[in-house]
Amino acid sequence: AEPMGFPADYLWGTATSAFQVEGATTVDGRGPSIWDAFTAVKANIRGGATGEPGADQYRRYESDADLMSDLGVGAYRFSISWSRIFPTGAGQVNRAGVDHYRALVEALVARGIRPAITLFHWDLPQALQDGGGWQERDTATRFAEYARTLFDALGDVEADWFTINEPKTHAFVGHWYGVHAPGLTDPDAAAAAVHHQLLAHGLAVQAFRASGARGRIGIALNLLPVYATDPDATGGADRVDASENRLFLDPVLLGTYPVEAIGPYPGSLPADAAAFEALQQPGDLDVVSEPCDLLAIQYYGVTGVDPGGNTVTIEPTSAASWQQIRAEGLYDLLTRLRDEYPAIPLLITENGMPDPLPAVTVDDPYRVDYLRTHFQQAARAIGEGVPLIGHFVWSLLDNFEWAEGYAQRWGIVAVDFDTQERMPKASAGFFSDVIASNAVSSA
Ligand code: GCO
Repeated sequence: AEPMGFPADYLWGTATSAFQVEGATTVDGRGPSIWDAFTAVKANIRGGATGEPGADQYRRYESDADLMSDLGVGAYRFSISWSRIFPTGAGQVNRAGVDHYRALVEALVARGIRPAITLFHWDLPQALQDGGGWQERDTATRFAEYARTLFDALGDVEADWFTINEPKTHAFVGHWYGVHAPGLTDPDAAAAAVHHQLLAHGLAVQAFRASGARGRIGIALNLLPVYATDPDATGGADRVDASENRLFLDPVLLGTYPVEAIGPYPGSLPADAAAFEALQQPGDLDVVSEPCDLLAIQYYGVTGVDPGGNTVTIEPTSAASWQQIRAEGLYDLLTRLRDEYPAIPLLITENGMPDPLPAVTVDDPYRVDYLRTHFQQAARAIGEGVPLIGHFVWSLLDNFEWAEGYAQRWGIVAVDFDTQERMPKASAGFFSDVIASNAVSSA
């Protein structure tokens, strides 16, 4: 059968985040983040793992850029550690931190790799958490200052910028389930973290426009197609969809919050709806819905919802118990965005799966299969008019997988964490071939 081709300027990339790969957590004036504090409590993380050594990318960024250049990737999505730039969240800029990211960006540009820069990938400066973190509106103001500092420092380079990475995961898993930093178990704190992160996003988009920085900006949302298990389950499925997807899509793209997302119903975020509304000041939703250049989508899989409004398993899971793999879900998501929201270029900024076992392996046929089927569904959606402009694989490297520590390996390149040796897996070779031909086989 004919291969399925992609548009000529399609952006193929790989992704990481600062706390997951950098290591060097006390180097060059970096201040502590909430993930340093959270990982200091050994019981919080599998194996008592911490951000050290990560994949030592703070020191190895030149050779990692060479590796990406060998793979042929067109873009690298990394995140900036806020506490390297503002060690206490405010006050004086730490020049050494800015210089590091300047050097990384230049290493990429020198190799023809487009920087794709995430400003917040969950590692809030601990000093801001001590002042209430995302439960406080002031954190959104601090974020806008931090963003402005980076637009001034790096805005002469053509790049893609992402304000907040997965505000849902940070709000729900970090403030409601207590499984990520800051480790809270309070639905009202989660609701406040939703609004304040979205406000921070909008303020940063405004700062980006005012700065005249080059390139494009958007927010990175992890979206989860929801399927009712039978006709009686559609009400519950709609509520799960409201809290998982529309709570983030609607304010950013439509300037409204879906009322079904929050309240004492199965499938909803069980916070106080009146308190959530009281956080919102006049004009906030205009800020949150400040027009973006693109919408970044992170897609891992799907969920089912039963008539009781409970999420249930309808597909095989990977080693990550939350990941139910269904490639067609990506097509369903992309066409839904096309049909239900105003037109905006879409960019897949994360997509991938972990190895089944924690041991180093370079033999990953399951990941080749995962990537092939997801690229096929992306091509299918493009063929039906979805404005998809690129696809990033999570992750370039095995790295620190949050509460799972180093026991879940998501890289297309394996890392031996004792020696920091990099070993491309079969999926890296497969991805390289897809990039070189700008096409994927149809079978
Ligand atoms: C994100 C993701 C990553 C994870 C990946 C695998 O928010 O960008 O959570 O940081 O490592 O999704 O779980």
